[in-house]
Amino acid sequence: MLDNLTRRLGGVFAGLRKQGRLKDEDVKAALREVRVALLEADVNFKVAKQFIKEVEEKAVGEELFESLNAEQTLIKIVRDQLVELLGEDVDMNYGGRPPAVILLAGLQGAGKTTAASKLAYWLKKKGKKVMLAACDLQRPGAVKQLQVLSEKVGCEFFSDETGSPVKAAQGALERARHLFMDVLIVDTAGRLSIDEALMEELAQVRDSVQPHETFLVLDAATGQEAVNVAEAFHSRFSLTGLIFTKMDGDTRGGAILSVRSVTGVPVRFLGTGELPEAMDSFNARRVAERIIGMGDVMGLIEKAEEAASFEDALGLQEKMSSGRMDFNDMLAQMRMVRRMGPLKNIMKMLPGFSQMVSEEDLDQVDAEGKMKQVEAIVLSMTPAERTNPDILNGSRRRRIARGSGTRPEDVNQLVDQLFEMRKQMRQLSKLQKRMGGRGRGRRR
Ligand SMILES: Nc1nc2c(ncn2[C@@H]2O[C@H](COP(=O)(O)OP(=O)(O)OP(=O)(O)O)[C@@H](O)[C@H]2O)c(=O)[nH]1
Ligand SMILES: [Mg+2]
Repeated sequence: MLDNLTRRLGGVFAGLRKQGRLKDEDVKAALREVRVALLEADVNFKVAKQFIKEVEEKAVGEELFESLNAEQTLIKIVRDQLVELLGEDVDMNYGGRPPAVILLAGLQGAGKTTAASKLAYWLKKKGKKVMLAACDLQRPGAVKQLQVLSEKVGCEFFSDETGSPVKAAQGALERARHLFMDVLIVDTAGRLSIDEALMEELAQVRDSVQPHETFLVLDAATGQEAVNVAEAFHSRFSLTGLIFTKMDGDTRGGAILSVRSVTGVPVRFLGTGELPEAMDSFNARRVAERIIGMGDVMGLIEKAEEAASFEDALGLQEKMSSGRMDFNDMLAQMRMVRRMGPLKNIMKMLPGFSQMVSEEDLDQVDAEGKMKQVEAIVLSMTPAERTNPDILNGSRRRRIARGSGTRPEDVNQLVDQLFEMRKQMRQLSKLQKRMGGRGRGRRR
């Protein structure tokens, strides 16, 4: 996500870093790079120009050239300006009497139906009762697609293919009221391009359910065209939010900057994959910091907190520091990491990472594959072997390799790894004790 931009800006600031003090020309040169980066990332020309102008004004106003940490000031100004441009995070409007209605609109293949299920999942996690309504009667299979997704998410589903999308929408609203749903999400048909028929049908559906939120779903890879699409939808439907999908792909994040700044419609969610849980609520600061290469540290922390329950983490830590870690712990730890989502995404969030390692390199590593292999090996062990790795003799190891479809070398390697980890942990905790008794047992 926003990779090109991050790398380029990273290069600019790395260049400045080497020079100690900043001169007027340096700032100008840096901002030229920033501008090229923005254009490369498909940020609208006018938006980029305005952005640079504002950053320059602010930089000069701060008497940047006298400051000792000029580089930090410049990064902060660029970031703050990006945050301002990206706009504030907006809370979901649930209206007064339930159900709150969310209408999803967008072009064909933008990711509306997927986004509907992601929203349902997101709302469900917040304790809301959610119904998905299939009002795309255009594309064959669209209704079924939504039904399957709602089963996956575990929420209510409504469809009525006997009439118009309007009839389906009305029926859904009635049913949602009857079942005391908190939220009704209306999935609609897409078109290849904006045409009057699409707009008219949507307008009718909109009028029949009177949504509290009208979200436009945009494929983040659409680039410049996204601005035109968003303007057309916004002028007709007074959008209350934007959802950018496919942020996990090789997209040019500039569309977010452009569409937000041209339409003024707040960005609400970012889709980062095909699964229902692959969606982040929008956070301007986080996106901005990611753009300028500070990494999505906050996002990383949040994800980690979500994945590891406090108890999990505590129990493990104690075992680890006393060097008693076994294969069960290893498995638990790995699953904790897995729950944070694809490793690739997590690694991309680490500060500076996108400059060091390219997307292609990440693909080469196949960390997921490695984790699956480890999991298969551990699962092929008996409970006794997992808790007491010392009993793993040659024949046991050969049996485990056969059972997990791996080679005996792989099993050997994993066992060595566990012993090595135990050793290191013991040394670490000894060191901690010597340095003042911290570490082991502190929490008991
Ligand atoms: N990688 C990735 N794929 C996505 C994302 N969102 C949707 N997709 C995929 O994009 C394709 C189209 O998604 P849909 O949700 O069916 O799009 P739609 O807007 O409902 O399409 P129509 O109903 O045909 O107009 C599907 O294959 C989805 O799995 C995302 O955030 N990341
Ligand atoms: Mg659809």
